[in-house]
Amino acid sequence: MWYKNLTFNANFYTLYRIFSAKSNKLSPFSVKTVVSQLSDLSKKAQDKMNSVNNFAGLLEFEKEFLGKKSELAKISRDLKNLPAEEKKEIGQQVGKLRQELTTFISAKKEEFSQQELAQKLAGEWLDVTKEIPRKKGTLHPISQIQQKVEEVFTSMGFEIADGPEIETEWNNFDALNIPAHHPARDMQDTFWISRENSDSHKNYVLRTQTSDVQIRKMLKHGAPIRLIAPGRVFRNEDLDASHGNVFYQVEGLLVDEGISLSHLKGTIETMLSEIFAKKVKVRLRPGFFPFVEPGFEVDFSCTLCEGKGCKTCKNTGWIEFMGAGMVHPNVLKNCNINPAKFSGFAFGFGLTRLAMMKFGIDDIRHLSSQKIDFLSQF
Ligand code: FA5
Repeated sequence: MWYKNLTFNANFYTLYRIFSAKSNKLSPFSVKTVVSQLSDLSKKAQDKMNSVNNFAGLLEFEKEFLGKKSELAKISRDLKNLPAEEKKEIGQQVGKLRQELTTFISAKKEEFSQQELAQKLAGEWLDVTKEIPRKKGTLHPISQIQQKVEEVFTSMGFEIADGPEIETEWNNFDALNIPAHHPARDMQDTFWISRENSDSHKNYVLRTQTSDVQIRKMLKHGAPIRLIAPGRVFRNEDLDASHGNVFYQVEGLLVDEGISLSHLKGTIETMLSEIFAKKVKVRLRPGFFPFVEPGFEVDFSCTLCEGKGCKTCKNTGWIEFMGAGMVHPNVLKNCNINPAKFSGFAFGFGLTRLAMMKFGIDDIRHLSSQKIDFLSQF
C-alpha cells in the first residue's frame, strides 16, 4: 500500500547527519533528539497503519498522531527553539510527515465511508422488478354461482332480465294471481313500503320474489319469451342457518307454443348438471303456487351421496330445490298473452341456497358476514 512507502527514514537519517556535523548553534543532541523522534514517530505510524480497520480505530490513530497532544504537535511546538536554518529543514520534514499522515487518514475515511454505504445499501436493497405477492380479491360465492347460472342459461338461448327491488303490489302479487286477501301474501312475510291505496299499482313492497320480473317482461315483450331473472329479494322472516331476510333468487320463464313440463325438467337437469359438473336428476312433486298450474316442488338427486342417502339429503337421496310449474292462464291473460295459443313454464330457486349447496356452506349467515377469510376460500 502507498503508506508503506513513507520516505522519512532515509530523510531523517540524512538530516541527523547534517545537523550532527553542521550545527553549532543548537546542541547536536537537541537536533538529534528531534530527528530521532520524528524517525520513531514515522515508524510507529507505519506500524499502526496496518491495524486501522474501522472508523473508531482511525479516529484514535488521528488523535494519537495528529491530535493536539500528539508527539508531532509537540515537535512542531519545539521547532521554535531551533535555529532558523534547522527550523526550516526540520519544519519541512514535520510538514511532510503531517501531510502523509493526513493523506492516509482522509483516504481511510473515504474507504470506510464507502464500506459503510455499501453495507447500508446491501441492507436496504430493493429489487423493483421482483413480483410482490399480493392478496387477490375473489368473487363472492353468490356472484360466482350467478355467473355460472347465467352462462348456462345464455347458452340455452335465455335472456338475462332485471327488475327493481322496490316493486308495486300489483307486479309482486296481483298480476301473479295472488288475490288481495290470499294467504300467499302472508306466506312471503312482506316488507311493505306503502299499503294504504285501494289501487295495488300504487302500493309498494320490497319484492318478496323475482317472479315480478316475469310480469314486467311479458307485459313489455309478449310471447314468445325466454328469460331468467337473478336478483335480491326481501322477506320479514326469523333468521336461522337456512333463512335470511335478504337473499337471492333466480326466476325462470319460457313461454312459447307447445311448451310442456318435459321442457322444464330437461332445462333444470341441464342447468344443475352444469353447475355440479356431474349428471344430476330432477323430480317433481305436487306443490302450490298461485301463479302456476299445475305447480310443483322440484328436488334434485343428492350430489354428495349420488342418491344413496346422507346427512345433507336427510337420507332421502333428494335435495329440495325450488318451486315451478306451468304458467297459470290468468297470469298470461294479465300480461296480454293468449293462453289458448301459448303455454310456458316458470320456476324460481334460491340462488343463495344453491351457492350453499355448491360450496358446502352450512349457515346462510356466513354469506353476509363480510368475513374475507371465510369468503376468500371459494
Ligand atoms: C317463490 O318465491 C316462488 N316465486 C318460486 C316460483 C317461481 C314458483 C315460479 C313457481 C313458479 P318460494 O317462496 O318457495 O318460492 O322461494 C323459492 C326459493 O327461495 C326457495 O326454494 C328457497 O331456495 C329460497 N328461499 C325462500 N325463502 C328463503 C329464505 N328466507 N332464505 C333463503 N332462501 C329462501
